[in-house]
Formats: sequence, C-alpha cells, structure tokens
Amino acid sequence: MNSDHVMLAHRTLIALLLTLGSSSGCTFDSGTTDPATSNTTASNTATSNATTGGTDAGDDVQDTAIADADPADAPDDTTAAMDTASADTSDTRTPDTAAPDTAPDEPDAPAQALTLSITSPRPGDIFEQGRAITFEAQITNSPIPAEELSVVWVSSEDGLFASRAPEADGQMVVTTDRLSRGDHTVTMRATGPGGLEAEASVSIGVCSWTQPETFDGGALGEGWETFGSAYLDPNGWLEMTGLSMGQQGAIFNTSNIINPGNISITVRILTGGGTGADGFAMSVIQAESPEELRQIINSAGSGGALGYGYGGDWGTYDDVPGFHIEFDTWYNVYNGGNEFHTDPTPENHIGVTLDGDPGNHYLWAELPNIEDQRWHDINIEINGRNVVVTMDGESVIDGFIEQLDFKGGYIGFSGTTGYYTNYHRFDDLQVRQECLVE
Ligand SMILES: [Ca+2]
Ligand SMILES: [Ca+2]
Ligand SMILES: [Ca+2]
Repeated sequence: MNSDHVMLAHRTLIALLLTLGSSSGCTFDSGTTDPATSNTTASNTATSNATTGGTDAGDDVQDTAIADADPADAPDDTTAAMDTASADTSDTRTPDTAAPDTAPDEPDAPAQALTLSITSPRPGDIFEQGRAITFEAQITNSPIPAEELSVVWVSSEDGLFASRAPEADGQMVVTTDRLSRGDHTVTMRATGPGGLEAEASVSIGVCSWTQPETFDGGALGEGWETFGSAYLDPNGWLEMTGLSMGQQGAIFNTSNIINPGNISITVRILTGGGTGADGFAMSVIQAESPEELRQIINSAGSGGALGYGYGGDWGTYDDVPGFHIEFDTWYNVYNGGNEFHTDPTPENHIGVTLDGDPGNHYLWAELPNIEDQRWHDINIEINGRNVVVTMDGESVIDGFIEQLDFKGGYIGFSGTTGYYTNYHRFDDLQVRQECLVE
C-alpha cells in the first residue's frame, strides 16, 4: 500500500501523544477528596479488579476483553464498578478525618492512563489526492476493554471520516481516499464510559495535479488555439485533419506554460478510418512568446512533417527547443523537394524527435496496428534524459537521449494528411509535473 503513496517529504517520526490521564482518575473515583489518594489508587485497582476478577483472576487484559464482549455483562460490570467507587468514596470520608496527613500522596499519577499513538502516516507525509491513505494507531493502557471504546477520526479540513471501535488488542487501521487537497491535522479521539477520553493527532498533506483536460463541454478551455484544419469535435476530442486530403492542423495552449524538468504526460490518441496517412504528434515547444509560437506553427511543414516540422531540414527555427512524440503512418523518403527526411522504418511508428525536426527520430518503435480507429492510452515520462512511453499500459519506448534537456514550453498537437488520409484525434490530456498541496 505504501507504494501507492506519494511521499514527497518525510520527517522524523514524532508520534503525538496526548494523554488525558486525569480523566481516568475522574471516571472512577470522582476525585472529590484529596486525602483519599492512596485509597483512590486502591479504588482504581479495585475497580479494575472488579471488572476482571469476576471472570478471570489473572487480570489479563485480553481475557477481560473477551469476557466483556458479552453485551449483557457489560452494564452489570459498569454498575458494579460505579457501586464500588461510590462505596469507596463514602468509606474514605471516615478515614479522612482520622488521617488527614495522607495528602502528600496526591501527586501520584493515576495508575491507568488511556494512551493513543498514531504510528502511520508520519508527520509531514504527503499523499496524492484520491489515493488511499491508511492510518494505523495503537491504543494502550485502556482501563476498559479496547473494543468497548468509541473512536472517531476527524480531519481539520474535511471533518469526520471514520468512526468505529478498535480491535480487542487496541490496534486500529482506517483507510480513506476522500481527503481534499490541502494541509490536514488528523485527530483520532477515543471515548469510553464515564468521560474516559484521549486523543492523538498527526499532520499530513494531500496534493493534487492539474486537472485532466477532457475537451468536453462544447468549447475549448482557456488558452487553446486552433490552427489550419484542426477543430474541437462536438463529441469532445480534438481532430487535427478529418478525412480530407492535404490537411494540416494544430491546437496549442498559449497560456499555460509547461515547466522544465521531469514530467509525466498522459493523452489518448485515435487514428485510422482513411486511406493511411500521414500522422500526428504531441509537442512541447519553448517559443519565446505566444506570438512566436503562432509563427512557428504556421511555418511548420505539412505532409511528412506532421505539422510540427519547424527545424532541421524542414524549417528555420533551429534554435527553438522542442520535444515531440509522433505517431507516423506514412513512410517518407528524403527527396529534397517536398520530403526532407527518411523515416527509420517503412512501418507505422512512434518516435521521439527534438527541436522541430521530424527527421531525427532519437527513439522510435514500430506500431504496425495503430490505424485501428480505437482510442489508445499514451503515457510519456521524461526523467532527466530518459524517456519512457507506454501505450495501453505496455512499454513501447524506454530509452536515453544524450541531447535531451527538457525545457518545457507550450504544449499542443498537430497532424497532417496528404494524398492519403486518416482521422487524427487527441483527447484527455493530463500533465503531471508538480503535485501541489496548496
Ligand atoms: Ca473528451
Ligand atoms: Ca512519415
Ligand atoms: Ca516519422
């Protein structure tokens, strides 16, 4: 389970123990008469023994718990305990006057103090929103069987999220995946008969990623701009070309800039339905400004350049860093006229190219069956110079690019048709770069 947790920070384990020992004393001897301390201790012991003694002279806590699990017995025991306490209180009044000098024993702490300890998570742990968080706790020194305690778990932000009794051995495990993004102080509070109460807290963070872009709802969200033949399909996805010949389209976001550094991007793709070309690509382009981005996209090559070829032999923006994942369904061969690169395989392929050059194919793999008009889940992880791409959960690229220095930039999509055609669709884009608590 811990592997599911995103732990961005650890601090030294500091179990927060808030022990309200006095409530234990109050419960059983009402603390009315200070000279009775020695009797109080005796009374507590007597009470404890009264609870356990009837069934098990060994005073084993677990034995007690089992014996008291019978609900019919519990009220009787409680009554007996109360009676004992009352009797002791009245008894002590007589010795009080006779022996008032027992007062110095008062500082003795009650023998029993209900103690709670949250053992997991650790203070400062951070969890990804929506993933299960497991809280583990231990209750010790309970004067009554642990499973007779009521325990609630409360978040400072979201309120109550769990409520039930601990196990007979005092252990407790609760799980929630419902905590909202933010800093939480999570408090467990145990209560029992007669005002018995104790609590413990731990502070954790819950972080979330930027929300996925679903392209649903009939309008493009903030910052998305269309170029050429691309459009938002009313069904809630991006279409780069449609099935017409000679199309070139792109859709980029000009307001949200991707940061440099490691990144995880997921997107869904679909192609096919036509006569088989050319392909489409997702790009992150580090243009200086939205205006430069627009110029770059408008200048990018058609056909085999898949609408993103702005550098190398395809264009003039050689100094603009770019990262591209292409899904290429047409084999191009350099001719110096309208084709400026040779693809690495005659087969359909996925490729990682850099800096606007559709010919540099730093990493690639054949994807012979991609023109199936079905949605495929693509996940791209950039970690330093390593790039891992999965399709429908299967690794298709896992490699190292010496020249890679991911600089972020504007993210978007492009695609082309030529004499041959296909649909070229994208949907459900999510960028995971920084899981934010605040
Ligand atoms: Ca959609
Ligand atoms: Ca091609
Ligand atoms: Ca290619």
